[in-house]
Amino acid sequence: MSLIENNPYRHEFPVLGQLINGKKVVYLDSGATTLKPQEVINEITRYYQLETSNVHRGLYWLSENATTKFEKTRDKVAALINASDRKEIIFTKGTTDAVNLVAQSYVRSFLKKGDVILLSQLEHHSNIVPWQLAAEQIGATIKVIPINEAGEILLTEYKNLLALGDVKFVSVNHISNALGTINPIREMAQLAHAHGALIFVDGAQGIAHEKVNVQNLDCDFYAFSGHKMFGPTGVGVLYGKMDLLNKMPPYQGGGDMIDVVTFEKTTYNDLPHKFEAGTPAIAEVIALGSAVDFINRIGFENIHKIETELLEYATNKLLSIPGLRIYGTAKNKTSVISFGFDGIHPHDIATLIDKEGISIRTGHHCAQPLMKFLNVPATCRASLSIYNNKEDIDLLYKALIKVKSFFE
Ligand code: C6P
Repeated sequence: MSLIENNPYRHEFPVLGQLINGKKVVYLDSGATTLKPQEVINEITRYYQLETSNVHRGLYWLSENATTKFEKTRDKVAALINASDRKEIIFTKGTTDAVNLVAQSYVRSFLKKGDVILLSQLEHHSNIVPWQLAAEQIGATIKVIPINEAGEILLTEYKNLLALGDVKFVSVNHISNALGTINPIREMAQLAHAHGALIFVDGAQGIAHEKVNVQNLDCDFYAFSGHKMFGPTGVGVLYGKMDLLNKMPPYQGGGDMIDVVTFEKTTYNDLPHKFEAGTPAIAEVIALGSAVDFINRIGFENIHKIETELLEYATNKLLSIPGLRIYGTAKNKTSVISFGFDGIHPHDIATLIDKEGISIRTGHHCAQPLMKFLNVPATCRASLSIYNNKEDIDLLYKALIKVKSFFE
């Protein structure tokens, strides 16, 4: 039976159960943020309604309960990505925060003038600017791994850049938010290590689409955001290999990250707390645990089945519209479709189809260097997830036909 004709998970997402301006909600912007299943929403409500208290600080039932649930999420995340130790899981505000942490802590401390940081042409601004800031501070240089027309990283060029020497750090996304390309992380990590460089993986788009096994990938760092994996905003994760995290200095100072404080000298808490200064996003971390439970219940086999069906159906349907062009045709690609029409601005498309109840993202997708490579100011992006169905794609198709005839 086709999972996209009769989607078994849709009913778990309350946003989809309503009409907006009398129209069915067609949510095709999961790359920006995924919808939240009822169990994640319930967990947030439960914390604020019945279980509010701070963590790691109280010797009373409410605080101990919150601390237990908070720390349980760390175990769940460690298991989800197969970290070798729960202390390798650092809670951050999101992917962006995690990149900044490693840029300001690792790169600033262990790279020096003349060292090279490699990024790819596919990167999101969050995986460019923090490295640029750190590189400027220490006099390091950023170099760019080129891609081909399909939106795939050119491994030969990557090898050539590594062979030049001086490369100490590589940072690439697992999956491109703008094109959907799935990058060959394991191979890239092996190559980086063979040349004495570390590899950071921006997993913002990877975590909800692929089964991540950090030991198998052998990446040194892997970062992601809760809100792109059916969880809340305001929380994310930095995974780092224990020996690296141990030798890194703290990124921010404050409560919880210290051991002993005097005006003369402060010593720091052990991992993971060394990197978690101040009161964390407690409800969000706890609810992230529910999001992990949700993903485990569905399973990546089912996630792949639905997303593969959706991608194939949507690609064929959109390509049947005369004049529509798809950007990003990598062989290994997830359920993200960037597209456009010559002569019609993507913003006009999004505004018009919003009137039909359809939510897509348009713009540069926080990937201006990639847009420059594609030679477009912006694209339309439909990013599909496990709650989408065939009808969503049919409605997108109909709305795009209407837009086209409007401009003819
Ligand atoms: N991309 C999109 O619509 P934060 O904002 O920290 O949760 O995630 C930043 C980020 C980093 N890397 C990649 C590959 C991303 O896709 C994102 C977020 C959203 O594509 C919002 S710009």
